Amino acid sequence: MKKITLLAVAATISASAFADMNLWDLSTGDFSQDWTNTALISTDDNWSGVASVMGYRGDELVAGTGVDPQTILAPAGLTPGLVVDVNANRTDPNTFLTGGVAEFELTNATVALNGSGTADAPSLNFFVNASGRTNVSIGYLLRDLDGSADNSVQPIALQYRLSSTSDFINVGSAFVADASSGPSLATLTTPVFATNSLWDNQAYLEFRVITANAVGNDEWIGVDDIRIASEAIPEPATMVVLGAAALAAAARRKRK
Ligand SMILES: [Ca+2]
Ligand SMILES: [Ca+2]
Ligand SMILES: [Ca+2]
Ligand SMILES: [Ca+2]
Repeated sequence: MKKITLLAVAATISASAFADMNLWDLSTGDFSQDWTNTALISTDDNWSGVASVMGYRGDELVAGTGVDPQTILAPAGLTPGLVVDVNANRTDPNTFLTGGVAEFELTNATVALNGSGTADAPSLNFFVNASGRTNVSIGYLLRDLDGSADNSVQPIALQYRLSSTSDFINVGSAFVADASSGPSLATLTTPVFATNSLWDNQAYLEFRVITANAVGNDEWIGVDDIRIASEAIPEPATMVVLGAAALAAAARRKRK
């Protein structure tokens, strides 16, 4: 028993060395990431330099090709489970054939997703704390980086969840059915924006931008210029909440 516990602790420690899943506190300001600082990701599969972002390869989240990523809601495939992924310091989206998540140090640097037989449904995940916040929104720019002859239908979905253990919930309005164009074109950009009152005041809010292994060779799609914005819940609303709490406390005192 003890051995298992120690192994679990060891696994947690080794995972955290390559991860930063700390919740970005939106009360301190918007979360933003445009990947301009190419030093944040310098080693394969190591996200420790990037605050509140993780990349996952999505092994076995789905079988086969051409599946709509909106229908993929599990956090990870059963085997091998969550696989942390980033191919660091790449410069070659036309010829880099390893599926998953990659950092491309282009003139306008970005992190990108590309499905494959191994990377069944790769994703970028963002972790925020929206306590005391309202009008929470997420925006990003999808960029076709792939100027090769490949011409996939490359769908990109946005999902969220309100606990670290539940399945994801798809945001249908943010779905992009094909974020790529081609062949031999790396020009298409698609802005995505979503807001939802269900994100208000959530202490745990995780977003996932996910694709799925397309039919034929997938194209690299950059997920760039990410911004998660919010506003403070207005004072009067806060006062109402505090007032209600005070009244409840007074009522409890009276009953005693
Ligand atoms: Ca960029
Ligand atoms: Ca880098
Ligand atoms: Ca293309
Ligand atoms: Ca494919």
